[in-house]
Amino acid sequence: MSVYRALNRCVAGGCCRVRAARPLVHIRSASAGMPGAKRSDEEHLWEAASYLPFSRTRIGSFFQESPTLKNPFLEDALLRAYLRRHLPEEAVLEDLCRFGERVAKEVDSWGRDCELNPPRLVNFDPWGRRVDHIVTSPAWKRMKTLSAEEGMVAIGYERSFGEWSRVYQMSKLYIFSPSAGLYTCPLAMTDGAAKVIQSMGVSLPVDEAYSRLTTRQPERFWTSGQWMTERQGGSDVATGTETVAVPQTDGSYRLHGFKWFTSATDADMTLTLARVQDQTGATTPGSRGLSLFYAEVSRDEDGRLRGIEVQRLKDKLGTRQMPTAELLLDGLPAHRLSEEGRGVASIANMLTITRIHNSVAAIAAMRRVVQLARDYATRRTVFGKVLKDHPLHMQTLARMEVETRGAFLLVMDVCRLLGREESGLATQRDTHLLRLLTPVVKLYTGKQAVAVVSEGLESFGGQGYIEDTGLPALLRDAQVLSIWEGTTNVLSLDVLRCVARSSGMVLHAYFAHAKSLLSGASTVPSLAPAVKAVDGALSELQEFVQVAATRAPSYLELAARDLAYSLARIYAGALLIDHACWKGASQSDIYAALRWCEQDLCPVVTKQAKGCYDSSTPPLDTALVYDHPTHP
Ligand code: UCC
Repeated sequence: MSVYRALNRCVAGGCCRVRAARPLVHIRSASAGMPGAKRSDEEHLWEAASYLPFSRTRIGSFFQESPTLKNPFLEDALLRAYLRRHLPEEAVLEDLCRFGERVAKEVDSWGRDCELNPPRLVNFDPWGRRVDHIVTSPAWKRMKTLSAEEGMVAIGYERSFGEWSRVYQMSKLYIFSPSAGLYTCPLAMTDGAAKVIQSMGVSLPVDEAYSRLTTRQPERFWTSGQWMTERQGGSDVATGTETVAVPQTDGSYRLHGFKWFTSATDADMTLTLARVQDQTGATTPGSRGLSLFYAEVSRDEDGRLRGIEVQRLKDKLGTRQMPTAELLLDGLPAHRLSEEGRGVASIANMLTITRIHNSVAAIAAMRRVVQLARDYATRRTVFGKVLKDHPLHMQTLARMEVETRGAFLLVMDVCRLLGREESGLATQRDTHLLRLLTPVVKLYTGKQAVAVVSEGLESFGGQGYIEDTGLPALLRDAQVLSIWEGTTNVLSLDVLRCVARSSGMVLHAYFAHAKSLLSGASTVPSLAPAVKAVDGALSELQEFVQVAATRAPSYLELAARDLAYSLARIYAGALLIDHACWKGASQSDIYAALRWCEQDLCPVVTKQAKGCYDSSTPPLDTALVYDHPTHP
């Protein structure tokens, strides 16, 4: 009989007693050295088992403490300082503190439930009738109620805090996001739809929808979808949209088409694009043929979705908590919201809002992983001391913190600008800045989130890779942030487009504002290296822009991504410096600004100097990508 089987029998026979753990090597010598003792095999084995620290019922006495989520508002020094500086309203601070407590104690576990109980599609009822029912978890439904009660969308439209209302709303979403089980996705589209409806003038039939999107009453609250993506047009919406709108005699339309990615498909309504058919059935191709439509998701008396078939749910890397579906629009009743051919321009407001929400989700993911990692660093002992006392580990967490701070200030600045625009206070500079910075901040923070969250997982060692810790979901969900709402390259090209359309005015606004952010820095001498770096990078970037303006468009296209990164890094540096000069700033604020500004703030100039955008580069790039052996 093997020792292992014998031990099993022993344990199964109930002879297991608790004894002090001793190493196996001692057991062997002890049991072997008893002269003359007549003992059975079982007795010998029992003796061995009683000293084993690890057997079937004993798995050792050490259990690592898990990282603990504390009130994310109280734990966030920069958020609190930012609000103390710009929005020191007691009502706001109290609400965020209370909500932070609710997130840590209650909401976070619902978010986890959403992950563990993903939506599923029931196409048919037991008797074969088509029902296309998307079944969501109770936790997902609770998120909807909570979102209404907490005013997650409403705060932005109540405008109780004037130009700072958006900062308040987005701060709350920032606290909520990593615990929200991706409910922030429908909220982003709901906010975007409300913004579009509001900006187009609230009238029948969308006045009711607007009031439902922006209500705090859970029983009235609606969420909206944003059905833009078709099989041919994820990014190239203008060319790829095939959906047609057939005019009806009452002035409404019926939509026919196939929407390839529809997020949070359990929405109550949607905004979508389609081409209006003329009397001959013809449509206008390209962007000028697209119009914006409003449609409600409803069921007929037989329980069938009106004009929609849910083809299937997507099997995604992350965002598994929420349903993303392929939809066949088969006569969906709809109302045209925009003028004919003004679809893209009209939905652009929605894109601005959802891109800002995306950026908020990015900083929230970074902040959450930093908070958990620093908590864990006080609980985990390795090589004789807690992680917190290992300088290299602290250096890594500090770098994540610097990234998170820079990103936070970028995002909050865009929220500030949005708030100014919506409260009628925006100068022309603010408007230009908002247009330029929205894609810049979305693309930059989306990439940062993946990098910081990935680094963050490493700080939990192998546990960061283990599903039931909940940590891997953070990374999976971060990965979408650089993809949806415009990929990094599409948004880099959007930056070029807005520069061209404004005849460079968005860049003038950028340079003027970034320089003004440095103006208070002379009061803090220790910031001098950071100021020098940002000032120098601004001058270099200005020179680059002047040179690039004289080159072929292909030159700027190749530089687009690096240009966007440069705009983001320099602006974040200026914001960090500005924040560090504030009278309430801490030593950490100064340190963060210095550290941020040590990186290459202007990669577009660095790469320009290396000839990366010369006309010789694209063929070399292509040859490299398609490199294949020339010798058999
Ligand atoms: O739906 C999706 C998933 C939903 C989930 C949302 C969750 C979000 C956050 C969650 C947080 C947890 S994903 C699908 C997203 N799809 C995209 O983002 C599309 C990406 N493609 C682009 O952005 C392209 O650049 C297009 C589609 C905008 C390009 O179309 P066009 O027609 O070729 O563009 P044009 O011709 O340049 O612009 C047409 C008009 C112009 O106005 P006018 O005619 O007045 O000059 C532009 O100025 O639209 C205006 N326009 C803009 N305005 C275009 N882009 C913008 C903009 N970004 N801002 C303002």
